[in-house]
Amino acid sequence: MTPSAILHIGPGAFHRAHQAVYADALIKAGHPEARIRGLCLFPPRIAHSLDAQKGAYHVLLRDGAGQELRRITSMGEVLDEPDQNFLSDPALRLVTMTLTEKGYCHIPGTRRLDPTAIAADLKDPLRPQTGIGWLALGLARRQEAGLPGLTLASCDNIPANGRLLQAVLSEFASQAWPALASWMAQNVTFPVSMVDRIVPRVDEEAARAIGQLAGAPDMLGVAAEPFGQWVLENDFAMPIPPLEKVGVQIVADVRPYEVMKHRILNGAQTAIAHLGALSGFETSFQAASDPVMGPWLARFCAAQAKTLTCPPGESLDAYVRTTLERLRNPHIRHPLVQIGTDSSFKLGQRIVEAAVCHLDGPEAELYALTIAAWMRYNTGRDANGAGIPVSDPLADRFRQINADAGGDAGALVQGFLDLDLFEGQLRHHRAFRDRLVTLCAVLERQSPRDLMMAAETST
Ligand code: CS2
Repeated sequence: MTPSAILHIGPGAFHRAHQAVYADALIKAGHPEARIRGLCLFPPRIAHSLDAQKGAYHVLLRDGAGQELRRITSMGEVLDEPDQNFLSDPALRLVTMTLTEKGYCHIPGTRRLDPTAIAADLKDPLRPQTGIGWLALGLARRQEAGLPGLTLASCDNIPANGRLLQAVLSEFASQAWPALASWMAQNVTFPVSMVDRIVPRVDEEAARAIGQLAGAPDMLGVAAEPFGQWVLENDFAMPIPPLEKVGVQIVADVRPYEVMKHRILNGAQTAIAHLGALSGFETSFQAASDPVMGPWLARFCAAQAKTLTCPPGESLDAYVRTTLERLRNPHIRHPLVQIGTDSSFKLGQRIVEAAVCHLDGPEAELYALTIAAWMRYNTGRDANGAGIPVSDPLADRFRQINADAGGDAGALVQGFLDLDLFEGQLRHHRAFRDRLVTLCAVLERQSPRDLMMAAETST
């Protein structure tokens, strides 16, 4: 069997419905080297399931127009435990990874290591507990084996993900593996990538639909939307399998694509995550197809688009239209609480950066409502007093802000605005702050949807 040129760390549902699908198409187009070796550093471990299914699983791509079940066999094997030499395979050319935002062990908003998150690996670099520690150990062994360098491509939904990976890994190596740091600088590249496909966690209905279509239960099956995009920076330590043959866009500068996705698609998702949950909706489909929230969302996306530079080959109008269609896909039941998870990591790049461009304009109200809803959501209660499951690294801080405010909307808004993520212009804009205070007070009694409806009828 042709050895794998790709290793992926974190072969969860997103990877299985995204990078593994591109690799599968490439293998079927005559490039067997695009085979992926998966590596699970943390639970859930999937090697057993993949073996039981003889290396195959299914991806069900569906929208209002139809569905397609694809049998994916690109993940030849999965390791549940790496050994120290997991990067020392001479056939290996590309390491991709989905570690999640927390997996980079950095101080949010910076590219510096969080000393607490990385402490155990610094103490004992031979027994790493984080992805960063494992990558450094694997690279150190590769260097010792006299093998050539590698391309490490982060596929997490984080701005300039490759720059972050490079920064934290170099910082860690300079402390834990001093000889590695300079070798890495010469031999390892860290292309930035933008990856896109909405992949909600697999619910019972999706699992049943996949099992029925496949003719047997599939423990690794994933349901997703048909839309997919992968834009990868042209910065490789050595040639990688020709992913451009299956639609991957290899470009000199990923940033405009990434900002477009973060602001329009992800911005819309994050806006309706909080506005929708406070209005009693459970999924992004329900919120985006609602006759009140839907048109509001279209205006919001158009405002986000105004803050962007259009990437080569794209049309912002078309991107907005497609985004709204994607969010109205009736077969994608993306729970709003899933999108709302870790929102303190997401709000900056998705909403706040664009809000700053609109502070004095007619669209300021859209942003004030979005941010006020985010604040209200993170108090953990909606206007009916129902609890909201806030899942965020800053959850304790949110609780404290709410307790300290003691029901005073002004103090609540100030408490949230003091968070690092609001550093900059927005925090100091008097009129915008006042608008947030008014809206936070109103949202204590009224849902955002009611407010939108009232605004509609008064104009
Ligand atoms: C979502 C993303 O949960 C979330 O934060 O906004 O996972 C989103 O579905 C993907 O970025 C789409 O590519």
